[in-house]
Amino acid sequence: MATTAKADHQTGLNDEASKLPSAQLTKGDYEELLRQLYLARYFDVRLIKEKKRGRLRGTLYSSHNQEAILVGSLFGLQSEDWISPIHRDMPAFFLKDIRKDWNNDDRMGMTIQEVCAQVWGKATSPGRARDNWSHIGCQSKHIIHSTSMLAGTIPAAAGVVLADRLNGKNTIAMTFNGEGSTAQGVFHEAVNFAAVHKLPVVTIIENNQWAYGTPTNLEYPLEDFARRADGYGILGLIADGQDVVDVYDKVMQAVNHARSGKGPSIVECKTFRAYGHGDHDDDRAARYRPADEVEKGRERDPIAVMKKRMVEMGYMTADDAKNYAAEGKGASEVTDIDFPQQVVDYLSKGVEFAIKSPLPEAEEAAQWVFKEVE
Ligand SMILES: Cc1ncc(C[n+]2csc(CCOP(=O)(O)OP(=O)(O)O)c2C)c(N)n1
Ligand SMILES: [Mg+2]
Repeated sequence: MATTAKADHQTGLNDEASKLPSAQLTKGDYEELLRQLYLARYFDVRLIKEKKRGRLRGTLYSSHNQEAILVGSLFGLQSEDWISPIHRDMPAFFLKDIRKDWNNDDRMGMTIQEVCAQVWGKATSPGRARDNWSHIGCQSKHIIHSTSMLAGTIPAAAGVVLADRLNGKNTIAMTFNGEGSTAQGVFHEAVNFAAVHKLPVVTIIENNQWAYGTPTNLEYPLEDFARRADGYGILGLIADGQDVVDVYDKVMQAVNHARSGKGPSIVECKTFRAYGHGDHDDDRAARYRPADEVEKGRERDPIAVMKKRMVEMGYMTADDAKNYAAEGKGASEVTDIDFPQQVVDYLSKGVEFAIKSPLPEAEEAAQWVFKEVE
């Protein structure tokens, strides 16, 4: 299975736009990108550990090995831009706008307390325990509510930015979708609508090679899902989903394209799903996926790829790169010393809040289900 990016499919880019946006990133930006990769990874492994300790119920949908897609695509957004994450993107809810200030709970992203309370299904969560995973959103923070219907957020995102345009605002919307969701009818209807109206919708496709138990060759007859863009005459780009800087470069080209009125785009990020579809599927997935394919797919850990880049750029010494060795390790192999203290502290604040929070009262169960009668 291919996880390396091809740079040859960049229809619609002019010379100006093809100058790499990452050329503007500072050493501090690189350090922040790496810190955010650790944070997304720590969220994943910490939740798995919490569940194994019996402190957490519900299914976990791991973004392990796919963190560079979330971190790299969110990094260049403006606070007012819209995002619509789906099941595999749980860290996106708190990574939005985090570079502004990790400790500012009023920034345009969800707080880690809200996200953890949602995962724990507590009364303090946005969903008030009606669901425990990504079925949340926040209008004031410009996070479009995630839906269970794959690709269902793309028409919503198109509508949101159309409304903003009519109100004179120059926001963009970034939707996250697995490659499997591109076979949905609504995917095509929404991308077509966005193309016709030149709406600023950036559709990220996380091509992790599997849709539940279905491999990509049974989902789509071509190799590159970015070619879906050709049918709509829109920009289609391919990023190396293991390399946060390449994701940033490709997504920022799509963002700049959208912001300058040139319309929607598809950015395919090639990656590999490290575990089962959800943690309920881990044992089964170990049987339906060839072991050598899984081993190869996990070879290029995004944390290791970024460290290598930083050493090459002189932003980190080879010795420093040995610190915080979370890369290449599963949840049962890492401990807190494999992560920067800031990352551990940040997430612990959310986990402790969630554990201490109460469950909702039973009487609440029917609230918001039927229209209240006076
Ligand atoms: C319309 C629809 N059909 C089926 C499902 C059940 N389902 C949830 S996730 C999933 C697989 C999605 O695969 P992909 O889009 O590649 O995302 P990934 O899980 O690999 O990140 C399926 C079939 C659903 N949620 N919505
Ligand atoms: Mg997939």
